[in-house]
Amino acid sequence: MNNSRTLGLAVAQMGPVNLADSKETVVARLIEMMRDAKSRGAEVVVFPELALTTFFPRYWMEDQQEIDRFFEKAMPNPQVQPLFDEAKKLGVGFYLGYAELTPNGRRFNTSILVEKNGDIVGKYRKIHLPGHSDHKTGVPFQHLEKKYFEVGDLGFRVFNLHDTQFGMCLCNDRRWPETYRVMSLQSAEIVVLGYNTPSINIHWNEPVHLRTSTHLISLQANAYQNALWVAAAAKCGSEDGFHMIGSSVIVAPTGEIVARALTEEDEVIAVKADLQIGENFRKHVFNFAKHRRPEHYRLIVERVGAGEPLE
Ligand code: CDV
Repeated sequence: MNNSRTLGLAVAQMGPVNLADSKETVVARLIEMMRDAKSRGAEVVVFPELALTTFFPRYWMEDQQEIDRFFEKAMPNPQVQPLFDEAKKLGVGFYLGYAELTPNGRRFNTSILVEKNGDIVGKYRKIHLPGHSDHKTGVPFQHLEKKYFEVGDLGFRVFNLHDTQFGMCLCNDRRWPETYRVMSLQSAEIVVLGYNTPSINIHWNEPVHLRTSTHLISLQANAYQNALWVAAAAKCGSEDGFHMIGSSVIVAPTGEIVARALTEEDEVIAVKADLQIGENFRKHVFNFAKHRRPEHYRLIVERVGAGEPLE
């Protein structure tokens, strides 16, 4: 008997989106990559965080109208509908990150998971918001996610898409082990995410190469420790002179990178993901039900920051 279960999984990395680029041109780029992904066997395509706009948290803005143009008041909406239509036509599901403005005026850094028939089957609102909310001086750019977004209120949930259990997160979430563990405890098989990671760290003089190596190590370690596939899509290159890392990847539950983008432009990478690969880890070394000892993990939910040693 053939027990193999596979899923055509693609990551559609985006090159820069500049301030002057219209949403229509951005959506046309996404559609082009969706077609490319489909031609390479993809059933699900992962797009980046805040895929429809430039990474606007780098800019200090006070004028509400100026801020609002980066937010989507409905999803889909007339500008994004062509992407939903194309997904339906091609029979491809997708993950998309965008800035969400709710009907009651709340703002989130959001991602959705969309079925091949165009229905939204899952929504995630970013929980780990990096950066600051004040206007910093003496830095080359801002990182104002704490000003423009609220902390997500939907938790880390898992959704069924194409008979596969999908977890979602966004950018900085990928660096936190709790993100993946909460989803693997719900039997997630794939975690999908988008990111915008500036090459320069405005908080300390971090060597540039570490921006890529800490990105990769976070994905690889957490894929292995949770026996998951991880698919991560960058928005990268130089957006109006502000450079962000590329290195979009698909990581197997072994922790190995099985596909990696080579450019800092629009680029699709695709694999046939064997969903059984994680099974040996789930049965043996990471058999959660057998080996986890939550009675000794209490501090993880009791403490936020590090404190005194236990008595
Ligand atoms: N968009 C992000 O969340 N970026 C962060 C940066 C600020 C470090 C990241 O973790 O990549």
